[in-house]
Amino acid sequence: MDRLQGELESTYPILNIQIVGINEFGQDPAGANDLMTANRTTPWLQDGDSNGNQTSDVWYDKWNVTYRDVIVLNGQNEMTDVYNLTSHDLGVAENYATMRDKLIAAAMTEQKPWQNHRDRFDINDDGFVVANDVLVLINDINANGARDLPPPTTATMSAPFFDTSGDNYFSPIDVLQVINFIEGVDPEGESSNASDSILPAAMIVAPTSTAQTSSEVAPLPAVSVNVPSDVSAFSIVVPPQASSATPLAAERRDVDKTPSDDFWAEYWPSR
Ligand SMILES: [Ca+2]
Ligand SMILES: [Ca+2]
Ligand SMILES: [Ca+2]
Repeated sequence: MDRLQGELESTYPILNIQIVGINEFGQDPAGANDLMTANRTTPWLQDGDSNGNQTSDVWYDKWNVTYRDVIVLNGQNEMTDVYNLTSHDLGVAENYATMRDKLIAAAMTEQKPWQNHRDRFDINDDGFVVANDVLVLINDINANGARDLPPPTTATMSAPFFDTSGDNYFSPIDVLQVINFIEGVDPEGESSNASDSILPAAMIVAPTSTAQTSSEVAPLPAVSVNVPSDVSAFSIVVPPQASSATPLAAERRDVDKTPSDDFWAEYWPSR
């Protein structure tokens, strides 16, 4: 997972994907967490039992995970996908690619990088929504056709922002929405940015063992056995958060911070 996180950050710097490991409540005998995090950079959380029902709050009360599940979360910390690393060893290239693609897909859905987050109708990002924005889209779609808009590999996004609708696909609908906006027709209800303010958080789960009670203190699990060296027993999660073009630094920090703090506070009050 360390490797995957590094690859995502270097290849898709705009997409904010965060992988976090979570150890099951009760599976933290002395030294266990130190062992699990040794030589790794993936953030690691210890789940607790704040409601006193003797089961792990995040693992079971909230997500009902299976050992070594990777839970993919959206910006509202809602589970959008699950990928189990026991049945899908990330040492197998195909599985690794699938895991990576799931995280990227979640981030794309959440962050809509090809949409202008300041104003989705302002295609050329000049501060005005006028006929020229429509023209930019028409010229491009005539020249290059409708198409999927891929995960950006650039460090920043700049105009033109083709995806008015925010579905990561450039089609006549994107053109039509700008035309409707200019003509005063509600393009389709509410506008834009409602979704890009929250950060997703991903998580993972990684227990140190499958034992359920703390008395069973099973030693760390799979750390060194059969697990691809960089994966081990975690799971993770991910995604996104606002992305947009060249958001102000301050705005971006707020976005990163708030949801993240809420998240940590909820699951790791002592942090
Ligand atoms: Ca609990
Ligand atoms: Ca414009
Ligand atoms: Ca679109």
